Amino acid sequence: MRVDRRNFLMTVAGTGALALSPRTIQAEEQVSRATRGMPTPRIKDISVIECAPAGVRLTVVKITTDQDGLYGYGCATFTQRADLVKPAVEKYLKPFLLGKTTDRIEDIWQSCYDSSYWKNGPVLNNAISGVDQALWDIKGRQAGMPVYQLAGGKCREAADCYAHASGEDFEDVVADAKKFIGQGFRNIRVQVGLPGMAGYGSSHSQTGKVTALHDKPLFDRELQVRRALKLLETCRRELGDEIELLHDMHERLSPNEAVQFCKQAEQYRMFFLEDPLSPEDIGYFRQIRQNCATPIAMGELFNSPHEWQPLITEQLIDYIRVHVSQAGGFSPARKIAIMAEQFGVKTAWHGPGDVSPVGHMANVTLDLVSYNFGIQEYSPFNERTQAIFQGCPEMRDGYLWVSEKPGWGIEIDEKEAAKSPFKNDPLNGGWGEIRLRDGTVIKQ
Ligand code: GCO
Ligand code: MG
Repeated sequence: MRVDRRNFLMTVAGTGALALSPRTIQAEEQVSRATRGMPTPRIKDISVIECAPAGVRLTVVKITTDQDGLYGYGCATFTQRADLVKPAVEKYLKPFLLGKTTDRIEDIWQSCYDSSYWKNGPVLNNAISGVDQALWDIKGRQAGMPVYQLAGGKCREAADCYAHASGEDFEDVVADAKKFIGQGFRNIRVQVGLPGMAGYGSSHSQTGKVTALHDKPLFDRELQVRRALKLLETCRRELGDEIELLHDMHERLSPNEAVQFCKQAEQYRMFFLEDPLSPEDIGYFRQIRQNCATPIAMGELFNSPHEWQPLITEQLIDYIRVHVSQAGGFSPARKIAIMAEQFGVKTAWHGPGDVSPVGHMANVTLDLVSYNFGIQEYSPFNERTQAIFQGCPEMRDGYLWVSEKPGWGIEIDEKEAAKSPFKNDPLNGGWGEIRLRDGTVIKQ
């Protein structure tokens, strides 16, 4: 049947929203009935749920369909600019999507991606992720299956995770690591404070007076290099050879310092070294590869295929650790995993506290369905979070378990969510600044 595209859209009187013409609806429903014997759900409403049960701003998109009790949730968390994601969903994606069928996830993803013309930014990608993951949730609920089944089923029982050990000094980090090892973790990320400075991954160290030409949070790159190497040496000695060590450099060094650091760290036989370079400096990964075999993880700041494609296809990293909602959701992340598998690169999806439990379930789903799974970063869910997000992934002996319920297996109690609103803070959840001794601002 030839359908005139101009007849596809009409304006819904009074709302300004676009919907599909009756002719199109009829045609789609004929196909749908023939293939599945049931009517195709349509998007009736899209709303945004915001909460901060652990003090960190979380954003989730809810898609409601025209079928009773059929809805889905998707993570759209971009905590540093959280207030911008909600209008991106409500003012742009919602009018674009109302009335569309829920069963064409790839088609919806591609058309949302293209509808802004300019793309690959963190706000818009998170908005699309919320929609994308909510549609996977809906499809799973329709099928009566968890999403991992829709993606082909499990390659493994559960996802091996790493925990975050930190402290102001070396012995505090070792003690924290031993606590996690006692809980069954075999992989530990270690971060130590810099005396008197704002190091990454440990509390702001109050010890030691440091002189600087300003009174802002302070960082010293050379000191960090020496301290991190000493930390790795201490942890390897104190924790033994059986424990896997990870460390996040949080892109704070200059490129050549990073190359030197990776080379010197090789002797500590790490599981991986994370973000030695910032996305702006990815050209330097070639120099790291030419100089050492320290395994490298990169990608939590990536938003665009132009960033992950060269690192994967040139085999310049060992682990791709994209923040799934920043890349646009479950659909693009699955493609990244599959592409990475072809090049021998493993996955290590970003799993910090600023991913909602729905996003963590999407992470663990990817972990289980991807043959090239490497490791999963784990952040615990506090009681408030579990009261809002009922059915969070479970942690047992260092492994994260996926839900066996349909979709993502999570129900959100919106009344509970309303009791944990975003807190007032002068920067509205945004980050402040970190400066070198002379006052130069650096990446966080
Ligand atoms: C990690 C990350 C996080 C980020 C945070 C930013 O590896 O877990 O670096 O700690 O800093 O997610 O909001
Ligand atoms: Mg990181």
